[in-house]
Amino acid sequence: MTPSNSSELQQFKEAIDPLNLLPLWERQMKLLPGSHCVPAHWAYQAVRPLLEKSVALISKKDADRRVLVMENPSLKGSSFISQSLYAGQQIIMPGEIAPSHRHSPNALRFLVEGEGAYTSVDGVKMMMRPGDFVVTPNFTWHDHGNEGSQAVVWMDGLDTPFTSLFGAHFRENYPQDIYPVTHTSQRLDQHCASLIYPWESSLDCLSQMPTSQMDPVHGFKLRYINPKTGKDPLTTIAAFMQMLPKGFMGKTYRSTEHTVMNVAQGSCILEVGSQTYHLATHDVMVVPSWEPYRFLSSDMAVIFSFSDRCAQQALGFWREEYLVE
Ligand code: 1HN
Repeated sequence: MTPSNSSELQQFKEAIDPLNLLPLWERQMKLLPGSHCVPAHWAYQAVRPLLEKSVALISKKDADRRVLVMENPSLKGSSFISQSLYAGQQIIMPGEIAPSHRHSPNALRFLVEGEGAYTSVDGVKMMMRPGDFVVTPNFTWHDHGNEGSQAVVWMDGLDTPFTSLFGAHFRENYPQDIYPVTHTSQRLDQHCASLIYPWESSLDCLSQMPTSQMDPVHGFKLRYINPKTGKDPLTTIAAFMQMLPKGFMGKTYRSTEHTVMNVAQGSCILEVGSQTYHLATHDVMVVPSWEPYRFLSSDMAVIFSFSDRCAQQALGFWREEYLVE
């Protein structure tokens, strides 16, 4: 290119800038898989005393929901654990109520600790126990309470980054704290079949899997399916429970989904890229899109996880790769 050409080009760029136009040929094309967020780990041993401390510092009434948000260190200010997902740790003390509201984002709970808490979804009241996976589909009324004698902790997962992306976030408070209960669930009845996936059923299914179904990366892994629709329990989020047998040495893998893991039982090692994470019971880990990872477990481990795979598959974006070592 001649110098006169390049100064003309410079003038051209300056002229089009006020019209909110720019030359694509000068943009570096960053159309590559991968994510702006980084792998991150939250040890329950560190988080648990901080939840306790938050109980002393803020009342449920003032907090509405007493939650410590797990924010990705490279997405500061976003409140998101990954570009596509939100996750938090919620504590509810005996006698407390989290008032009823509804919103456009889909939500899920994974019960970590304590007995006696319930969530009510459009009037279906469900007692929740550790290891249970419970969903709040978008725009359903939901309130929570703790009728037991112990603190209850669960992990919340939401797709708020999607409603932010689309500018489609709506939220409403119910005029009373508690939405009228029309049904109290017996855990496995028809009313709640698409809303609560009990721990004991997940473990039963995992233990019935034949050895031939063990995946070289994921061990024994099941995807939760809504029995009424045959589809994922939420429109954007897929959820899974997996079991790594004692001595499991997983192969390396990557996929385009962002995954949030919560160790339900046991412990394991997770290698992500060049980093090694020691995951203990109840620890949370986020693995971003296209990061190679593998599991190693000297102990037996049961891991709950949720990811944006469901949304990516609906849109035709999802890919995975079993990496050859
Ligand atoms: C929400 O409604 C709950 O219902 C928890 O417990 C966390 C984070 C963002 C937006 C709504 C709940 C939330 C939330």
